[in-house]
Parts: sequence; structure tokens; C-alpha cells
Amino acid sequence: MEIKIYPDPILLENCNDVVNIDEDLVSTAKEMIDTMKSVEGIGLAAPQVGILQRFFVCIDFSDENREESLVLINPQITKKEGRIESKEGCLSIPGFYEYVYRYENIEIKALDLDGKEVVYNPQGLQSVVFQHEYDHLDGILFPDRMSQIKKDIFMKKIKRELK
Ligand code: QAP
Ligand code: CO
Repeated sequence: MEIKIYPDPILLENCNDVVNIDEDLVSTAKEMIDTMKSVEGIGLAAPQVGILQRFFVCIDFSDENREESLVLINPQITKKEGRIESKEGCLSIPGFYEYVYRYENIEIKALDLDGKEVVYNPQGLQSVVFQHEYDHLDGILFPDRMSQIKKDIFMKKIKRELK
């Protein structure tokens, strides 16, 4: 799979709900996990590989070996509180890292690959990765979570270098 790089306009689109959790979706999700791992990523959302559907994959940080991954389908953030600064990067903005604001604690509900509803109350890196990947489904990239001044400077820099 090919990862779409900024300023690919597909990254700014809104994604549609997944309607069928079928074999196709299962194999696409597995391919995304392989793609993510091959580039040492910790999260990858469907629009980043050109699929405008509401799901993402990420590393399961509850596994100390970081070998397990999670697939969240049609996720909904049902609680959010607190604010933290999180240093982030993005596979679609390679080579750039910056601090952004996130909620400290969230509750997120989603479907898994069996179509079963799952509720997560993630901590730390798992929480910010969920929020980062969730944003991709609404066409939101991590610079959108910076203060305006910082975002202006950051966007100038990435626009200059990612041509
Ligand atoms: C999102 O991002 C994330 O620039 C996942 O050269 C990242 O996996 C959320 C990556 C950090 C919270 C904190 C980026 C790999 C991976 C690069 C990634 C690069 C190679 C980014
Ligand atoms: Co990203």
C-alpha cells in the first residue's frame, strides 16, 4: 500500500461510515497493519492509504512487546477531558514532529473486525494515537491542533519541504 503524503487533497476529506465489516475490510485492515509496521509507524488511518472510510489501525500499547495491533471501525469519542501536550509526527507528513494539544483522557467506542462494540479508556500514548487517527477520519491533521502561530510557522516549513 502507498501512503499518501501531504499535500495530497485526499487527506483533507471527510470519511464515510463503514457499512459492511466483510472479508474485504478485514484484509484491507491487515494490509494497513503490515504497511504501518513496515515503516515503524504507530498508527495509520484509512484515508492515508486513499480509502475514505471511517477506520484506523494502531499499535496496542497494552502489549509490552508492541506486537499486537488494534482496528477501530466507526469510532466515536464519547468522553473527553483534560489537556496535555503531545509530541507527534504523521506518516503523511514524514520527517516533521511538533507538540500539539490533546485531551488527556478520552472514552472511545468503536467496532472491531468481528463487528463487536468495544469501549476503550486509553492512557498516555494510546490516547493520543487514538485522537490523532480519529482526526484523520475528519480530514484533520496534527498541525490543526497547534496554536495558530505555531501552525502558521509549521505549515510554511512543510509546504516548502514537501513539494
Ligand atoms: C500518529 O504517527 C502519532 O515522520 C502516528 O519519518 C505519532 O506512526 C500519534 C513516522 C506520534 C501520536 C504521537 C513518522 C515514521 C510515524 C515519520 C506515526 C517518519 C517515520 C508516524
Ligand atoms: Co497521521
